[in-house]
Amino acid sequence: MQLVGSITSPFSRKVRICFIEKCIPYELLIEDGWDVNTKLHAINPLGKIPCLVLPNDCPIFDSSVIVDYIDGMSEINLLLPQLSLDRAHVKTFEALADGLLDAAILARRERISRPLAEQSEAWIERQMGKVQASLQCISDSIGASEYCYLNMFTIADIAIGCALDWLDFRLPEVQWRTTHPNLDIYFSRLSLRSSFLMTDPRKATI
Ligand SMILES: N[C@@H](CCC(=O)N[C@@H](CS)C(=O)NCC(=O)O)C(=O)O
Repeated sequence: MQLVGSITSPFSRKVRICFIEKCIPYELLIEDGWDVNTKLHAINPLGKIPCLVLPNDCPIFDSSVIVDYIDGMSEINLLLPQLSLDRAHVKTFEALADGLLDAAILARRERISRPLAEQSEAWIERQMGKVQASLQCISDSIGASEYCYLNMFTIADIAIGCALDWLDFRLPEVQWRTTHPNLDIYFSRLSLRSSFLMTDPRKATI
């Protein structure tokens, strides 16, 4: 199976961590979703990574659909609960972390991709408000727990971990460790997992 993605994309990282946790082999094909010459549109009309390409060339996106599919491929280390209500709660946390990233990425793109005179401070503020509100909600929900939901490691922890680390990597001024010390402790534990270490965007080995 081929995963079209990148080392720095937090959504690609979420999928790569799932492959590692599930012990499922895959091939990473590097593609930059922001590159104007990207050939991504041939497999995903939205032009976004990650996109999983099945052996029959059928594409699967977006990241939450891919991880759901991967989890069902093997009984090893289930990342989604079987019970539908628990599953919905876990997927809601995943959606929250993904939504935080969508907002943070929009704010960053506004800064780095548009000429200064065309940048909208109101737009950036709106997006960063979503980032802060999501961080608050995640922090309140996790409290002092080791895991986000049900005292078990799930896709919610993977998605939240990828979002927190991407903020450190690309928007360090957010300083979520200072405003939410409990998330600092939570992420310090998570980041010791080999799946997180192997996919660290600063020194990824795969
Ligand atoms: N909801 C999508 C988000 C994917 C996404 O935004 N990917 C970024 C890279 S991190 C991208 O390819 N952006 C290109 C674009 O929006 O044109 C998912 O979870 O897969």
